[in-house]
Amino acid sequence: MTVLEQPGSYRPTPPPAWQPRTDAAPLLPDAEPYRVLGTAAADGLDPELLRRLYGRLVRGRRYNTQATALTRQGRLAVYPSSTGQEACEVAAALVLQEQDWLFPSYRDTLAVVARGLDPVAALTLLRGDWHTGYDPRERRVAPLSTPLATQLPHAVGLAHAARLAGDEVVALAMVGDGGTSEGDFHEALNFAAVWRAPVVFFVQNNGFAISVPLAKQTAAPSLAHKAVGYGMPGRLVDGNDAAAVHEVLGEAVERARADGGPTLVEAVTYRVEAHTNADDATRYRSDAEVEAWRAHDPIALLEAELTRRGLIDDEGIRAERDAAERMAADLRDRMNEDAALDPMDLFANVYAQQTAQLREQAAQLRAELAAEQQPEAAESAVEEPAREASAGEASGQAVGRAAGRPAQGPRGSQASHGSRGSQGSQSSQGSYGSQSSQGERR
Ligand SMILES: Cc1ncc(C[n+]2csc(CCOP(=O)(O)OP(=O)(O)O)c2C)c(N)n1
Ligand SMILES: [Mg+2]
Repeated sequence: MTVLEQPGSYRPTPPPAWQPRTDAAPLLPDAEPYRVLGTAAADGLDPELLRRLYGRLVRGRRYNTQATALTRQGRLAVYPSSTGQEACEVAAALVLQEQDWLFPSYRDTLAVVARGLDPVAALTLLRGDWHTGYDPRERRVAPLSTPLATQLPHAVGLAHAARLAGDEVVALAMVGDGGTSEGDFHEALNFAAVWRAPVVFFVQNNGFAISVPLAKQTAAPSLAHKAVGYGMPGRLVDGNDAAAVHEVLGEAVERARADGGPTLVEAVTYRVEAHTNADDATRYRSDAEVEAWRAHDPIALLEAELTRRGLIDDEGIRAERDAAERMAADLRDRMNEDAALDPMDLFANVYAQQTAQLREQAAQLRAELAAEQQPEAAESAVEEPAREASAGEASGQAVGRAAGRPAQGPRGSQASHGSRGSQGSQSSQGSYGSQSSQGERR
């Protein structure tokens, strides 16, 4: 007889019956991506919304072709085109209200422009120019994020903080299929669900992470299914159906706003062009696959619906295309103007208080710039920091004075040191994971 079997001795309480923490069924995505265009439900769609979406899609595509052309002219270091994904880009911007925040990735320039940012400012980063290129607070658009998925925890933090402060803000964070394999994706979704943060995670599944197809990226039934593991609903939508994406994202945004917590939306779409202008997509996928997706084109789908309902005619289509041409001409003209850049801006807005290393680097750069402009001033510039450094002063400021420059180059100051040298271009391309032909680098 053991101690536990003796009468009156300790008996462990049996554990309570196991219960799931939440009911999984309502969180599961549908078996098929949700579609509206071409179905009976399309008759109920608001004509104004359809026209608005259409105009944005047409301009968006033209923006993509123009930006890609600018890479060939050396005006942009790199451009990740979203051709084929315009419905996702435009809908993401249009579902948000003014007080909301958009957290884009590097491929989401169109969403940034559709949110109201200057089309040229939206390309600043890709030009190898001034940091973000726009004030994120102006339109509540976070910087276009190159490090995959890092924008997601930022979106959760912002949304959670806004909720604590009682502000009615929703954050919509965009990420690619490849980005869902990042730790940041996991951390963001987990925190968002636990905190019920007002966030919408919008995954554009365009089939590839550069050359890696989705099948090598995940074994999940769909990316939307990942939501269930975190305790939030997953929705699956046809990413080329602008009306469907707008509806599904709109519902997720309103759910978040009504304190219903986060949603993960997966849009099934396709990156019709190469990863960037520096990638050769023919090396990892067939023309037939690309053509099959071109036949499911977001602009053609919406145009067919508008035409069927008599909401647009040939003249209306031409007017939208003309408007897109004017936008492209303006973009081209403005991008062909040399930007006023000061290399010293590299050191501005990095730390509130410069580190000693950055001060040293700033001093070196300032001396090099001075040497380019006035060889004599440069000589004294190199000598002076050595003296002042031994006196314990910031050497960068000493060089700045010697070279007749302010210690921190003001934004937009007229320095003639171009930003589009081959080094700038190559480092930008490298950070976008370019892996193939160097042919188009210039
Ligand atoms: C943290 C991090 N790792 C790697 C890269 C290199 N990289 C740039 S784009 C890319 C593929 C991303 O694919 P996906 O998330 O599907 O977005 P898409 O380019 O298809 O829009 C990779 C691996 C990066 N930018 N950041
Ligand atoms: Mg992708």
